[in-house]
Amino acid sequence: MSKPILVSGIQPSGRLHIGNYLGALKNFVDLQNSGKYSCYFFLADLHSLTEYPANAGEQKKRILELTADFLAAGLDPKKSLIYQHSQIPAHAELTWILSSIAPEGDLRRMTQYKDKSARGEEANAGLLFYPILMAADILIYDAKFVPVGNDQDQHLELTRTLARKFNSKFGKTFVEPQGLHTATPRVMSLKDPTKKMSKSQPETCLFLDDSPAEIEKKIKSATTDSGSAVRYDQKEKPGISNLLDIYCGVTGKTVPQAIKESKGKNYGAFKQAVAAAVVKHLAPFRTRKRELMTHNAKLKMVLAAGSARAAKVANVKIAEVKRAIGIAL
Ligand code: AQP
Repeated sequence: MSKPILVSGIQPSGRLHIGNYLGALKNFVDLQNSGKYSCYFFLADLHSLTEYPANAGEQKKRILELTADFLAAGLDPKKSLIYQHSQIPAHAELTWILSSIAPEGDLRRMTQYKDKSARGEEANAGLLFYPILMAADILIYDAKFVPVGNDQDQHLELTRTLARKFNSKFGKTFVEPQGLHTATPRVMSLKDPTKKMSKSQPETCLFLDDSPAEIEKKIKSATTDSGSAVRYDQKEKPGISNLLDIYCGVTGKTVPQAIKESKGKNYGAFKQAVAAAVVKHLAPFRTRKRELMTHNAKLKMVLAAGSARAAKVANVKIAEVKRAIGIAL
């Protein structure tokens, strides 16, 4: 029997932080290595266009850098399809087809759209359409599972709604996907632990390729709460709880184990232990990434080969969709 298909992507919209890693990328590697799934992991470069970087050179650099992140973390093109979704026109075609069954009101209610459009500048239409493109990214491969952080739950729910709506209107065409969360589905900002750590707010982030000194400095100055006991309480102690989540995410320990270890430690000593664990966990990643970044041609080849393979699968599905709606004569 064929393995269930699993799809997820990350935007090349800046350096990856520990939230992207513990909520998504680390899990991608574990899921790939479990051997239980047929894995598709993509660079969501069309999504990242909702916030254009300074110039085309910067865009290219971000794409190559994210490819290096994928490989340095342990994704393997021999085991997973790794591709750039802009190179597969069927994603954009399906986005348009799905847009005509997507209620505009639902899109305007998406938290990410509301948050980003509230940040001042006028929101672009791409931000509004983002969840439809995400639905197309998933549905085009018949994905059963989608490993994501919990900030994407609302978008995934819309994907399921669109699949159901399409199927009931045009006949069974799409699989309704399910989300997969890690034990750390939402890493919080180091500056304000009531908000999500977010690439677009770099001052809140612990980046995967920060130097050990930067990691130590950032964790040392992370906002914590009054009191001194290391305890897990997201409401009363969001800062310490966030550091506990990060610690457990990189060590594989459980929260009770981490609390037991920290008994008698003050916040300063606990933060030192968290920083040491993060530095140790990320050291091999940093070394591999540095090495990969000296081989741009190899990174481009991985993407081109993966995109060509993914396009074959997507082209079959878009043809099926066109037949279902009656535009393939
Ligand atoms: N703070 C987080 N905790 C856990 N998971 C997270 N993810 C993002 N932030 C956290 C998950 O990382 C994957 C890739 O995210 P993305 O790059 O596609 O976009 P994003 O969610 O928009 O990431 P950012 O960092 O928050 O960027 P901006 O600032 O541009 O919005 C997804 O699976 C996401 O859930």
